This record gives sequence, C-alpha cells and structure tokens, in this order.
Amino acid sequence: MIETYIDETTEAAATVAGRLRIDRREFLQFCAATAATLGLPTGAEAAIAKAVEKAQRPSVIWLHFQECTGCSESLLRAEHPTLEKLILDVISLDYHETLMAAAGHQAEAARKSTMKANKGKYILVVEGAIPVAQDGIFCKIGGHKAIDMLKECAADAAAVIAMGSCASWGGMPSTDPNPTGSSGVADVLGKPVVTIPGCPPNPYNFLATAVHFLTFGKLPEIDQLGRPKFAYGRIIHEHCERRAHFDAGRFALEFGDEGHRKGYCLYKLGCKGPETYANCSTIGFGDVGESNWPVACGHPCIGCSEKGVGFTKPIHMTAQLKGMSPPASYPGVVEQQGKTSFASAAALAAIAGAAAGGAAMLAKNLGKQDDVPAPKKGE
Ligand code: FSX
Ligand code: SF4
Ligand code: F3S
Repeated sequence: MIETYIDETTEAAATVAGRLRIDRREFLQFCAATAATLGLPTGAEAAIAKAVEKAQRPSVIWLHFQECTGCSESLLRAEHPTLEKLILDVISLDYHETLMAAAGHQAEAARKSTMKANKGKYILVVEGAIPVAQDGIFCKIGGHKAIDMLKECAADAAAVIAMGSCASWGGMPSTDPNPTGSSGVADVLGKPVVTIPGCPPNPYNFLATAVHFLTFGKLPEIDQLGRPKFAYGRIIHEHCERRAHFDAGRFALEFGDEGHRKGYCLYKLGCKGPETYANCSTIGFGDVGESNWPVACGHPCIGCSEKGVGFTKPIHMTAQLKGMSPPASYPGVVEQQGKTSFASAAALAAIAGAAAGGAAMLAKNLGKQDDVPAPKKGE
C-alpha cells in the first residue's frame, strides 16, 4: 500500500517535472508546501501531485479593471522561475489582457470562444475594482464597460475569484472620496465570491486556491468575506516573528533607531498586523519564502489586505488590537530574572485569560518598555 502510494506519487512528480523541466524533488517540495499552506494532512501532497499531473487544466479567464497590474506582476515576476511555471501549468490561462499575444478583435474573439467552449466550467479571475458611478462609464475594455464585461463573464463561470484588494473590496481605487464608485466583485454581482485580498496578494494563496480546485474539484472553505480560511483565518500579529518583543514591550519608535535596528516590534510605527487577517507572517511573501514580508524587511504592515484598514487608516496610526491570543509559532518572552516589565506582565495576563482587562492594560501601557525610551506625547 505504502509502496504503491510512493510509486504513484513519484511517477506523477516525474511527469510534471519533465513537462516543466524542473527538478522532481523541487516539484515534490512544492506539493508538500502547498498541502501545508492549505492546512491539509500529511499525505495530501500525493493527491496534489496526481491532480497537477492531469493534462486537463481548468480554463481561466482573467479580467483587468481599475488596478495597477501588481496582482499579475506578483505571480509572474517571481525571482524563482518555478512559481510562474507552476501557475501557468496548473491553469490554462486562456484570456489575460496583459499576457496574451492577441490584441483588439482577436482578443475579444479569444474571450468569447473560451467562454463558449468552457461554458459553466471556466474560472473567472478578476483583478481590479469595478467603477459603478455614472453607470460605470469610467472603465471600458474593447468597447465594453467593466461592469457589463464582469457580469457577462461571471454568468457562465464555474467559480469567480476576486484577486487582490481592489477586486475583493475596492482597494486603493475606492479610497475616499471614491469619485468613480470603485467597488468589489461581490458587491457588483450581488453574490459572494472567493476573495484573495492583498495589494498585491500573495501568489501562493492564489496558487494554493487553484490547486485545491484542481485536486478536490471545489474551492477551499471561505469566511464571511469570501477569504479562504487557510490563508486569512488568523491575524498577522499571532504569528509574527517580532511578537515576543511586542509582548515584552520592546518597540521601534523611529525608523533607524536602536529598537528598529534590533528588530523590535513595529507596532508604534503603525504596524497593522494586530488587525489584519492574512498569512504573510507564516508563509512569507512571494516566492522567496520565510523572512520575506513587510515586517521582516523592517516596515510595518499597512494592512493592505484588510478592508477598513489598508488605504483607509493612516499608515503610521497605531492599530486596533484584535484578540490577544499568544503566538503559535515563535517562542514566548523570556524575562531577565527579577525584571518583569509592566507591559509584558499585562500581555501575560491577557494570554492567561483575563483578556479584556489584561488587553486594556496592555494597550494602556504600550508606551512602557525597559530599554528604549518611552514615546513622547502624541506618539
Ligand atoms: Fe495593483 Fe491588483 Fe493592488 Fe489592486 O493588485 S497591487 S492596486 S490590489 O488590483 O494590481
Ligand atoms: Fe509583528 Fe506588527 Fe504585531 Fe509587532 S505589531 S508583533 S511587528 S505584527
Ligand atoms: Fe500587506 Fe501587511 Fe501582508 S501590508 S503584504 S497584509 S504584511
């Protein structure tokens, strides 16, 4: 039984590795990493390997509306060529305005023929917000208004994925006063869709979603905002590598100060990790992996994936503390003997269960820390 399983997995891996001209081991690592990202049990990589091996890839129509094309760039401008190859291997990208060779009438014909040939079976990916003010006149492609094109393409799609914050909830184009009425896909269609927010979103979250569809024939479980739970089920702060500094009350107060150079918590520089649901802190960003995400690079998270936070709250405004659960993947605070700080005591009280009172104390005492100066008034 085990031998059959290993043989089948190895065979599938060899087929895909040959097709993509990548190392078989690299492909198996990808399957295991995708299974882990999706929160699947050990052994699921075999199902993924076999599903990716299949020649029948889901047809994808990818629309672009009000956006910067960063979502596509994040998928395709990978440092490492494997990610791009894999994405283009697990889906059949039949219409993508930025990438397709066709232009003008040819492009329109490609969209129509893809929709006809794959009626009810294709995945519609939408990148960018949709302007709805003044009857949607602010964005037109091939003579069609974005709002009309979206509705037409969504009508016969098997699934709709809103890629990026713009398509998920309006994103940057919807920033107040939002003169064009930029809106997310679900609002325009009047029904829930899968959303993969982020500006740009993490390409692995799209890839894992597509692989889930390929492997299980359905999209992954989503929350009330349409976000796949495997990726957006927790706040960034829960798994942040700087979390022990937060709990101990050690903060960077200015870019380049001692705390910043020592890798202290970026909360006081406006980090929105405590109110942003995403997996940036666990899988890293892009294809470089761990330690490659805004906070690891020394910049506070701006909450680019979170409606009401990214592009709405000022970048350096301190975050609302949502849930004070302990970090799951990094060690806790080890205090120096006889020197427990007030802030860390409050953090531990919050963790221990006195959540409301402890968290309030923690918020109140966030300015107190042992070895960097307390913030000046107004900071
Ligand atoms: Fe840009 Fe995509 Fe931001 Fe929006 O990403 S990276 S503005 S989410 O739609 O192209
Ligand atoms: Fe990390 Fe930001 Fe939380 Fe600090 S506030 S622990 S930098 S997520
Ligand atoms: Fe965006 Fe914050 Fe992640 S800025 S990329 S949600 S760390």
